[in-house]
Amino acid sequence: MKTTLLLAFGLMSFFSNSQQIIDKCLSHKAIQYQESLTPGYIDQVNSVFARAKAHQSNYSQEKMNSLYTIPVVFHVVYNTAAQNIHDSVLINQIKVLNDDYNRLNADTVNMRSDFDGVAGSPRIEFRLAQIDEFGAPTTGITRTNTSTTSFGSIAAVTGSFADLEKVKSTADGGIDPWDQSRYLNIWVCNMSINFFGQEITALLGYATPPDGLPHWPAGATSGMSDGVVLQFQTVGTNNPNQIDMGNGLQNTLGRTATHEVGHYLGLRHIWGDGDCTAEDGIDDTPNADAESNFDCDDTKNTCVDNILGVDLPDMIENFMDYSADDCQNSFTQGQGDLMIGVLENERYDLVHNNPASIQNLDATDLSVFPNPTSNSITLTHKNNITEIRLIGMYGTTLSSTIPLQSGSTISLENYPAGVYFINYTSESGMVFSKRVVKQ
Ligand SMILES: [Ca+2]
Ligand SMILES: [Ca+2]
Ligand SMILES: [Ca+2]
Repeated sequence: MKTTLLLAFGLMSFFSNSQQIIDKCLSHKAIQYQESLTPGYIDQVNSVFARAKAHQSNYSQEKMNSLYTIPVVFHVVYNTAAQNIHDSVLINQIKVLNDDYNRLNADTVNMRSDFDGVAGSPRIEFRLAQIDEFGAPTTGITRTNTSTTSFGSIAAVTGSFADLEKVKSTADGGIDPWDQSRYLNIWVCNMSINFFGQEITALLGYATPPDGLPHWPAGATSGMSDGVVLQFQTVGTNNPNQIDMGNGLQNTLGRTATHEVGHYLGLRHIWGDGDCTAEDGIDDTPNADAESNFDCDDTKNTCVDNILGVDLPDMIENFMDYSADDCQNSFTQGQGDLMIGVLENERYDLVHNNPASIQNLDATDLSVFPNPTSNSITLTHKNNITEIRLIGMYGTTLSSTIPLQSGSTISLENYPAGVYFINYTSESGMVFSKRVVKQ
């Protein structure tokens, strides 16, 4: 198993007294892990991807005329002062995302001219949330002091995300997400592995792909929580904490976030997580052999393909490769179109019902009882609510009711224990949200 070999390689670094990235990004393994919890999940992710891809030409035109804005909340979960990274580092990371997702990053000049015909700007903007899910002003940053020294573990790098996912739960030493249908939640924490006293940086980040499941099957008792997780040293370009990757490789340009948000918006690794028979599903990205480009080697052309009549070399410049931060500088047009397709479908509320438009929330508009609940909840509310929706942990709508009389009941009987949200829409079209916990 590749993972085992990489793990062994990583642990060997113990003897060389240097840190070693065992697996730069665990997102593709996160999908496999979720499949083990919820059989059928991989099929669902594939169908979401196919749907987004089928529509991407429509969104190419749509994108020309609009800029999509995604509200971001950073959850800094720290055990040491160094892990409690400063606001200025998080704000810097937002700038990196905005540069990279609008092709404003200065290092596009480093992209080889081979890719001039395919490179493009996704035109997606990121903003720290200014209003929280309950309508109160916010910096878009939460800080949680945890007794957990690391959310990483040997189990995590061998395919179980149970330890990592604890950062997303207040009850497990992390912090619960904000409404995942309307915020991009980014947790920043330590995921290093302590191996006989030696700290090994096992991975830099992971993200959950957009999910199209209408609901979680009965019997599913746990699932991954939607969002992005970053190793704290990877955030921003002005982070005083650095990871020594060895060989002069740099990961100090904030591009772990660029890469993980790409997964969150539906992109796969550019090499398709496999050899030349496996590809990423995007027509204008050249395929590559398995996981080859940690090294920023611009001489490689590992798979034969035909894009605009040419067999392009491996695109180490692509943000969805594994190459180091200072080697990456570009998305392709096809990747941008696919992400817009996801924002128009699976992550619709993120850009169309986002908190930038929420004002004057009256928290008494709707009450939910009991909360926490073991089964059903009763909703009482004022007459001026036009729609009520039950939102799952993945940000997808589980049920929708128009109109719903005050005093009505919604059953959570068929859903697993976890955090849910009641989203309700006022007459003026504003969307509010209440958190509900099923025990
Ligand atoms: Ca491949
Ligand atoms: Ca491709
Ligand atoms: Ca090629």
